Formats: sequence, C-alpha cells, structure tokens
Amino acid sequence: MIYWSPSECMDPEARLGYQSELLRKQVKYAYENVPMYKKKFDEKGLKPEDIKGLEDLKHVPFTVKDDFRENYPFGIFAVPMDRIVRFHASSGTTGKPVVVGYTENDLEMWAECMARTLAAGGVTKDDIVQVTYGYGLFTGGFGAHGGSQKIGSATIPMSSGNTKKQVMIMQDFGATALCCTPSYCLQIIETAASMGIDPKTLPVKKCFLGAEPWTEAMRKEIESRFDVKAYNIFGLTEVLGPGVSFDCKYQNGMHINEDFFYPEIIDPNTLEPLPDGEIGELVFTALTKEGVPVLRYRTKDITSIIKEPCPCGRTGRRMDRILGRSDDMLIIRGVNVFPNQIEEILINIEGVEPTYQIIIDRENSVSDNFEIMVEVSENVLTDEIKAMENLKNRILSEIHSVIGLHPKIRLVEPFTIERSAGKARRVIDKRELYTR
Ligand code: DLL
Repeated sequence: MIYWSPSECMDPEARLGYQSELLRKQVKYAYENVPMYKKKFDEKGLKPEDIKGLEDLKHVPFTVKDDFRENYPFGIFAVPMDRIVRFHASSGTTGKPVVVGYTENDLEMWAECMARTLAAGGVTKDDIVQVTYGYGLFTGGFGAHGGSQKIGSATIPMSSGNTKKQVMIMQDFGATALCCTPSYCLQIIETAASMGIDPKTLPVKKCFLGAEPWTEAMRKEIESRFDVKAYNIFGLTEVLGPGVSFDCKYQNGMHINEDFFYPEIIDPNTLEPLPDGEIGELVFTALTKEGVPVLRYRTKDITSIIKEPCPCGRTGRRMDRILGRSDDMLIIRGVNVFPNQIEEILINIEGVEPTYQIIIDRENSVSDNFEIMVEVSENVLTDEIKAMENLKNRILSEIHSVIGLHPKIRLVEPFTIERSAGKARRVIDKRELYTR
C-alpha cells in the first residue's frame, strides 16, 4: 500500500477551497464556544464572518502556550465534559501543564493521521509495531498506538523505559517497526550491543522517530547502526500530538496532514506571514478539532515549508526538519547557537559517540562558560593520551569554524551522560539560575 488515504493526494487547488470552507466553520465554532477566542476577536473588532477563507487567515489573532496555561485546566475546551473522551497534557519546565481534551471524532482524526504516518513508512497489518513512546499524559504512546491499531498491525504497547526488556521483547516478539524518540532509539541500539546482540540482527526495519530535534547526521547514524529506515515524525500536544506531519519514503521533508492542519510560517519578530521556502516560526490552525480548537497556534519551532512537489505523489506540503525552537536558541557570549548545529558536527567526527550535553554557566557574571561534554568511543579510550588530545582539538576547531566560539571540550567515557527514555536533555543552562 502506498497511501493510507486518497485525500493525501488531493488536487492542491481543490484542497485550498476545502480548507477555506473548513476555516470559515472552525473560526465560527471557536468564537461561539470558547470565551478566549471571542474575547480576542472582539478586542480586534473582528467578526467570525470577516474570515471568508484562507486569504483572511492573517487577520485571525494568534494563540500561544500561555493561553493554555492561563485557561488551565479546561478553559479553552469547546465542548461539555460529556463529549470529552480523553485528556493529554504536556508539562514544560515552569508553570502549569498544557491540558488538551479530545472528542470521539478528534481521536478518530488522530488515528487517521497516525495511520497515514506509519503507512508512509511501509507499515501494514502484517507488521508488529513496538510503541516505546511513553503512555500517559504525554501524547506519544497513545498517539502511535491509535495509528498502529487503525492499520491493524500487531501493537506492542511497551511505553518507555526498561531498555533491556525493550530489546528482549523486540527480539522475541519479532517487532518490525519501532516508535520512540531518536535519542532513545540510540539507547536501544547501545543497550542491544551491550547485551551482546548485534543491533543489525534485530527484526526492526523501520523506525518512527520524533518528539525532539534531531539532525540528518543522526538519521544516518541510526540507520547504519540499526540497519533500518528512520522516519521523522512531528507533532505537538496543543495541536494534536504526533501525526501532524510525517516523512514518506523519500525522507525529504515531512508531509503535513493539510486536510486537518493548515500551516503558516511567520517572521517571529514582525509576526507577518512569510512565503513558502523562507525560514521562520511554524504556526498551525487545526481545521476540524472539536475538543480544543486551535487558531494560529505559534509553535515556536523554526523551519520552512518546502513548496516543490514530492515524487511520492502526496500533495500535502512538506515542512523541513525543525532547525530548533526559538526559545531553545542559546545566546552564548552574544552568538546565536542551536544545539542541532553542535550535533551535526559531532556525529561526523570519527571516535565520537552521538551523545553529548552542552553546559553553560556564568559564574562571575561577566562571561559565559561554554562547555560541551562528549562521549568518546571505546576504541578511542584505550588509545594513548596524544590521540585524545588530537580528537579534542579536532572537535574544537570544527566547532569554532561553524559557530565562531571556543567551547571547553570534555571527553568522557561511554554511558557517562545520563540517558532519558523520552526527550533527551541536551542543554544545561545554569545561567537561568542567576536570573530568576
Ligand atoms: O512531542 C508529540 C510527539 C510525540 C511528536 C511523538 C512526535 C512523536 P510535545 O511534548 O507537546 O509533543 O512537544 C512538542 O516537540 O513543538 C517540537 O519542538 C518538538 N518536536 C516534536 N516532534 C519533533 C520532530 C510531542 N520530529 C514539541 N523534530 C514540538 C523536532 C520535534 N522537534
């Protein structure tokens, strides 16, 4: 099976008309059922009827994470509780969690989106899908589960953690597909190796990885160590969970499920929409959601829309890999740094493991201490000191040539850096401690 649903290949012109119609209805629905949207519209002197189609979307006020927090827990739900059948939530480092509620129709739409996602990577009902995203308030586990179940594949609801058991079940049950974060996928590979199992001999052939930023270099690393195809999958709690967009077999950008989510890229400073192809902040409008409608949600994720058609035949526009989040961009000694830039450099250096942590501190409140902790491979460890020094210098010079800074490089033994079964913690910014 090539596509899960014919609407993935809808004529782009016809889709625009369809999206306009859904938008008109959705704006009216949000205005009439959620006081927050009514207030935002009224403050702008805007009426739902003013939004006649996609061309008017730019007038609709934005929604941001704080809107969810300020209306915690159910203030932006558009339906009474007897229509809500599931909750999910995501917790940031500060404040109240973001809470979302789904109606029966929302869950059906979500399963459809995730079925398309898995089918695009070749999953059929003959597959055995190991879901290693956390089950719980996090959307990853139940989201992937819904798609796998809709396809009719045999689903293993492992949830995250207990990595040795993950490897054992994978091997014994014959899992052919794996859903987890890229960093956890790497941990599964490392753990299999430490158990004396060559990861390449495990039955998994396709991985559906997302929920955190990762690079093309990391994809190659996972694909070659695990002998799999690694597909990028994207989503966020406020908008849906996983399944907003997904890689097809060409792995050249993630197709957006445009019949459910309308994407825009805006300039995060002027807030003006940018044309396809330009890099900016990703904004989504959910066109059909009932439980928690979202109009122009600012994701803070930085990427661009790829306008060229994809050879796979899907017509949903693609979004490029997430370059970083505008709130994850580090400013170190005045220079803008995205953790992904560091990952890209490290993975391409021989003798270095793809696990790292960036530590920033400002002890004397004058200048930033910028340190990168990097795990080295076993074979480098046994070499003489000179080889370690050379490796350190090579990392330093490559980082300097890309970002123009001289971080302190700390080479550490494999498995020194704390692993996570979910999203990896790549940055420890101790400067925040002094500003609070
Ligand atoms: O992480 C939903 C998800 C689960 C997506 C499983 C994919 C797989 P949140 O916890 O709300 O939801 O985090 C959403 O994670 O705004 C991005 O910054 C980041 N993110 C998600 N997928 C990707 C990806 C889930 N493929 C936030 N690449 C988003 C880069 C991603 N960043």
